Amino acid sequence: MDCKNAKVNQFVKESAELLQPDDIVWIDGSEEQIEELRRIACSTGEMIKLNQEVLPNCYYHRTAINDVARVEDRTFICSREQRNAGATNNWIPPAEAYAMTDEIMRGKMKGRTMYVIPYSMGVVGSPFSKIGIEITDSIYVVLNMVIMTRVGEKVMQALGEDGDFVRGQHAKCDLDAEKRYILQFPEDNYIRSCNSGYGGNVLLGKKCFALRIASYQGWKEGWMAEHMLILGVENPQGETKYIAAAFPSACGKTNLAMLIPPEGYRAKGYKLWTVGDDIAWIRIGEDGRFYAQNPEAGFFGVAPGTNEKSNPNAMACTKEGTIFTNVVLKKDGTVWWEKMDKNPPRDAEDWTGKPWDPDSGKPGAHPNSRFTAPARNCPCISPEWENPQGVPLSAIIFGGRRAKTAPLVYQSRDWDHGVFVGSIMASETTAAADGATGVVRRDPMSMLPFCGYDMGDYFQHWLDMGKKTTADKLPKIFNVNWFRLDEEGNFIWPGFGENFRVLEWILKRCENQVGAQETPIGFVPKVDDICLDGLDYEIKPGHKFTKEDLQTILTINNQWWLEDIENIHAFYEKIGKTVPEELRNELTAMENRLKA
Ligand code: SAT
Ligand code: MN
Repeated sequence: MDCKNAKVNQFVKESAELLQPDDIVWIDGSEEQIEELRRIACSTGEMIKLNQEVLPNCYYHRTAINDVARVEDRTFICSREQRNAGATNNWIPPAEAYAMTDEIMRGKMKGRTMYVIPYSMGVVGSPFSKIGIEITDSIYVVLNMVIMTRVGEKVMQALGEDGDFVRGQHAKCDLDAEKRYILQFPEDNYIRSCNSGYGGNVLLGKKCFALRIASYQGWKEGWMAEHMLILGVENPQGETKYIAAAFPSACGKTNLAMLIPPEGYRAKGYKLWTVGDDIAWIRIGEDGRFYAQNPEAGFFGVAPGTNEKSNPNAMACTKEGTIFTNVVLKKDGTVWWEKMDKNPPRDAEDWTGKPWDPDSGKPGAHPNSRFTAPARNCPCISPEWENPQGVPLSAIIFGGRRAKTAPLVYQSRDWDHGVFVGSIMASETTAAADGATGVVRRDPMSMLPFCGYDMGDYFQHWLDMGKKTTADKLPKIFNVNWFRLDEEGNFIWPGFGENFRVLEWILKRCENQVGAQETPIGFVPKVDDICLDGLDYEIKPGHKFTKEDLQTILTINNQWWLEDIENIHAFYEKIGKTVPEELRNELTAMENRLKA
């Protein structure tokens, strides 16, 4: 590929000087080139070609055993001032960070090929879009980027001779966990990643660019980069309303983004459309409304738990052109993971490549195993998903995985209170990041691991965005919790497609079509306003879900909330002085309402 952009050429040159590859290959995005890369990856064992009759164009990959999730403790925001990384991000001064990784990465592509991937986050040419160049020595990364972003020639054309872009350098090095670093330099538009081959650490367009760098850009430029799915709900009259929703990793964003409404709703003509499942870039349109675009072009979804019941649309996505990572590899060249069905294969290899005995008690697929599937495969992909203007948002939902305290759904009192609700989000940790799972941690707007600047400044940016338009144009803000447990640890709410019942209430609230009950934390549905028609769910054998159970998960327990408030105070203290006054006042006001 002939590159006329001097800044790109300079970046490629300086990368090659550091990494010293044998060869440099520019990714032009052509099918021939991609096919050739697949062939090479299969010849070296980096990828395995799956059964092409059952899974056309699908491939299999295993990461190193010590390299299966994002590494938050090795992820750094290298802003010039520590104050700008904030108290919740790890920080190294940029000069030190460059020098340290220069040492680690120098010469690490000797004997290897360096790939140069020009990619666009967002539809090429859309006002939302931003361009990146990723350097990598991993064909797995190239092939994933081809699915997850728009790559190649057309991107170089859009960049032109002088366009700017985010620089990303990835080198697998020795996959040494002690020398693994994921570094973001927000002021330099620069990303460095070394010693990893796992998705979120190495597909630099995703968390590193589209969230960490882009959140910083959005702060400076007056827009927002959020860890949110985007969906559309079409009513029987054919009108579609859009919702963006933030949940921490592995809390069901993909399932909610693709849910199938319960049968009664489908019969009436309701439909759900997927715009995105992980990231939303949000700008204020000329009409003053908030418009969201999905900057990605594929889904990097968690495999275990995905099945024909929980998410048939995601299953359909993975039937073609998909890369599977760390799942079970079956003898017949197809794949399996926990809860795909009730027939775990005998004779298969687990995610580590060893023969797997389903009775061993050990999972065959890694809990954070993934599929990388093109968005266009999705049966319910929205006709608007590539609209260069984005889609207008009626509502924003925050949510987490909470066994108690947070009710099924509540609405904030207004925008500022909604920002407060987002700022106090909490969730039990999952396998998507290294470390213990099931521990409650505060994860504001599900951005704790992904915000590229100070969290207090980020909250202020949310408040400021609300001031840029009139209250009637702002999306209404809600909080949901699908994960309430009974005393025996059973899920009280059925979740999955049944969550549509809650979306219906949310959209009715946006249209002023339904009342609510005011509580100390916000507006909660009256128990009769969540439609339970046709719902048939057993919380446990012999206990069918009833209106009383709904009442349980809609009731605010002041004592639980007051305990939570202690934790929120501590979290605000940790963020420090930059927490906006408005949010501290919201916290005090909530505390007073709870004590009243
Ligand atoms: O591993 S990723 O960061 O790409 C996915 C996630 O954790 O949300
Ligand atoms: Mn995510």
